[in-house]
Amino acid sequence: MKLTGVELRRIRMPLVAPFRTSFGTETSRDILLLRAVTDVAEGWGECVAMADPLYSSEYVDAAADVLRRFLVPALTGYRRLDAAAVGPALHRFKGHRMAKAALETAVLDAELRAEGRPLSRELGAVHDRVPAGVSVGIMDSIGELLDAVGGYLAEGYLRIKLKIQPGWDVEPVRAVRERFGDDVLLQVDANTAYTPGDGPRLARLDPFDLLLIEQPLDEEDLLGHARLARQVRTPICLDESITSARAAADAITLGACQIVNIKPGRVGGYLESRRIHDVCAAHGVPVWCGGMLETGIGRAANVALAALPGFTLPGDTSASDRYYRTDVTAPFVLADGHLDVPTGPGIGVEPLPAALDEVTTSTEWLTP
Ligand code: NPQ
Ligand code: MG
Repeated sequence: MKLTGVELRRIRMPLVAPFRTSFGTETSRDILLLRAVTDVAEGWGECVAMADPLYSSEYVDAAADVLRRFLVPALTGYRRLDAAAVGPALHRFKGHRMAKAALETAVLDAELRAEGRPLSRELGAVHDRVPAGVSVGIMDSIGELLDAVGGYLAEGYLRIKLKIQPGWDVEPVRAVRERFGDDVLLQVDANTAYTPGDGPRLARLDPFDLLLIEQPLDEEDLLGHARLARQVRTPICLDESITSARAAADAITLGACQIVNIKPGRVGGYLESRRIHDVCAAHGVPVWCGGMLETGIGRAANVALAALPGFTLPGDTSASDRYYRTDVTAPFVLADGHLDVPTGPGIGVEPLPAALDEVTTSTEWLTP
């Protein structure tokens, strides 16, 4: 396969409601999409970097810059390119995993489309649908939170994740348990908002039988998480800290986590995501698929990954309408609390041209 060029397309997608986390409130999503054009097929990739470096150090302008100046030019010289060669070809450029993931995914999608093979089968999926969880933002009041959670449960979501921070943790969890009962699969995500001294405070969540506490401490603080894991009964799950299969192996060996959130963008792509899945499976560590408010492009690939056998917990793989009134692809919809795994070649979905044009803010064509 020969990479002829890559289109960078920036889109702006308004969110159906503001989404508040411990790091900020988002009202719309500024997203970079990649279209890889090859001699045999075209492929799509979605970069999950946010507009601002609040979730991780990456941000969308930096992703576009590194793709334009370094990553795409490193691939256009190959006479026989395939997705497996992308990681090694980009290895000498440090970091920028979200940008690398988007490029590798676009190349992988093109390769699989040319061969008529679905991404799910390529990765080793064993399910044709995946259970859907939903991530619920921090609200101004407990009443508002209970309305939101009640709405998602009525829609059929099979697992609720509450965003937490100091001052919005025990009370919202208690309120959700009191209103909706002990059978609801419930977990919390702190996005690094706590400090190593917060063990006793987080242990106050133990009575509520949560599935897990996600990323309470700084992304670089594996030892802190290992110490914290000995102070709380609720399993610790890492998100931001898990940037590679090596990081996952280190975290597991240290006792820093009992569960792993796999986000393909954060770890550099779907091939590294599969390696993390395999490392965790070998250690008996459950994994689930995270989300970064993807459009249907990124969502399709996430759903394929979430169908692998080690994904034993519901992911943040929500329906399109959790975030967007109109998606750029045919929308992902809940059926009995599940999303269907796409069956078409590659990621199995394509942007609808009119819907895509509607939200496009700029396009740029990169050639050798
Ligand atoms: C998490 N995602 O698991 C993230 C973080 C997150 C679904 O909770 C804009 C773009 C807003 C990306 C808010 C979920 C975001 C974002 C939160 C990612 O930690
Ligand atoms: Mg998280």
